[in-house]
Amino acid sequence: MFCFQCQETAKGTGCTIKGVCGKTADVSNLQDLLIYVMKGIAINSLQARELGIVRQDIDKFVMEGLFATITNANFDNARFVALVREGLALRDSLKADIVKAGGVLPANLHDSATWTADSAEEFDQKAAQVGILATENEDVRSLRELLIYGLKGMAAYAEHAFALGYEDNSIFAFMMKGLAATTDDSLSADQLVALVLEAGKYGVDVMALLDKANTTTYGNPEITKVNIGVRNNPAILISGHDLRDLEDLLKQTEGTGVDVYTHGEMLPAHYYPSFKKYDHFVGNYGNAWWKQDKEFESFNGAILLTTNCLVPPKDSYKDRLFTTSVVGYEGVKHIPAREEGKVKDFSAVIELAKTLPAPTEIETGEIVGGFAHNQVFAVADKVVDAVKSGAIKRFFVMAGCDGRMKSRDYYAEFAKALPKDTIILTAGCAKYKYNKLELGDIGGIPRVLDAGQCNDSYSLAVIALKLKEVFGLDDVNQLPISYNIAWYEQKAVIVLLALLYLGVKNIHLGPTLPGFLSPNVAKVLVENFGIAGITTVEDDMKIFMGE
Ligand code: FS2
Ligand code: SF4
Repeated sequence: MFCFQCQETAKGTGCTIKGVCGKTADVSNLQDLLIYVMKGIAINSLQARELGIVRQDIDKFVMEGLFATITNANFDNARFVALVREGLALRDSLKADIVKAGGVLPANLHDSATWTADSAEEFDQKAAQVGILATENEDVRSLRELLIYGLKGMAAYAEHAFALGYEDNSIFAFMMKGLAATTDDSLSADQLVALVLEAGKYGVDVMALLDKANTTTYGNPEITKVNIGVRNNPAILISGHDLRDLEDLLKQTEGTGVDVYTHGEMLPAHYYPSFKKYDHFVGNYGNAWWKQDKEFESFNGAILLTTNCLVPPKDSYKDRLFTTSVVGYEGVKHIPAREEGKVKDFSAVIELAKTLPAPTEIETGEIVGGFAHNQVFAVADKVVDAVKSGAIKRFFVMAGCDGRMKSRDYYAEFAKALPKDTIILTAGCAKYKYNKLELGDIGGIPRVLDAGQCNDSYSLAVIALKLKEVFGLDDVNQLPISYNIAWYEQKAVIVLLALLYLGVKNIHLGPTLPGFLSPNVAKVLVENFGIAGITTVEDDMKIFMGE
């Protein structure tokens, strides 16, 4: 195996024996093979699209396939074998459609578009030949993988929107274009860089689409105090990012005596008006994804993982854990997809929850969030006045991911060290490093404004663009906003590319720069966009505050 897609990759260069995330070598290889098969599908899909053939089953397969290979989504060998098989069958049926429509399949099709096999043994053999290291030139490899990781993040957001009935053909078409491009040896490094930046454009589009899907379906997030204590009822803990799954679960648990709590990235669900009507939607339990090994244990009840971020479960709670959608783990019960026009059936989760004890309290109190674009615009006058009067000197976008590395303590320390006249704009699970710190407020505006999940970084960009307009500036970089972003997995990659596309410069990225950036590719990002890493809180603070 060779995998370097996340921030925790071994030695900062690549996991080669087993993933730091717990992914086994065989699963890692099968994920590489699935990506390879999807590249072949993408090549055929581009030709099919030219002939006017757009197959939703194919687009959906690629979207879900990319999502399934995201860090901490799916660890299940059998699931990937099945996906590879399904992918090969879909690819060949698409080829048949092309021929039926009068198209001629090129004689020199890339191997990914022609290779076929059926047995798991053959899959293993092929997988060993088509991984990341099959691209020898390290810069080309770096750019191809950067593009693929952007596409994975894009696919995840597209899937969340799709679950709510929102889709955009141009986003699917770009996924195909991007995947196919990674098989094209004739592309120059400059052309690959251009594709990576184009991915940023579609990153903005997909986050806007998801924002529309979420806010149209569930209302605009509003300032909300979220309880972090517990009640004395049996309960279900829902984690991941899928709001539709949460909705289905809340409906089915109503009146059953079973409470529902959020974990990790599901916390922002509490900010949506639609979910406030459920009395049994009690609060948020615990912290970011990486603390689940302890927090799932003390929760005592049933646990549902709707998307990434799953950590290989401990035996102490494995039999109380359920996965659904793209998530999977061998030996963990899986809730099948919802049938057309129906709610997803969570009865197995609910029935188990009823038999289990109430959660053990690990903290009490409340946290405040819900500062997505609409809510911030509602208090825009107050914010603008505070900036004009000097009460707010600078905003710090500290969005992105949390993770288990000790070096991430930097972010809590940085938040504590920030001058009292600064505001943190956050989104994603990075917030758990400072959303319980009691950082106070500035004239009633909390010093930590949480927009929501990682995709709600889009909201932060919308807020920045609005401020640019209000202050009559021509460049978003003239605003008193600094970017100190933490990343972990591939959703953060598409968020980063989206910010670059929007023209944001001088983003600091940590706790370490991606292992998949070759020195030359890193240089391009540094020279063109001012991307930088982090150092110490003290030194970085001086840079940010212009001292
Ligand atoms: Fe947390 Fe980072 Fe949300 Fe993941 S914000 S680790 O990308 O999907 O979460
Ligand atoms: Fe390693 Fe991250 Fe890949 Fe897991 S996802 S194998 S930790 S690089």
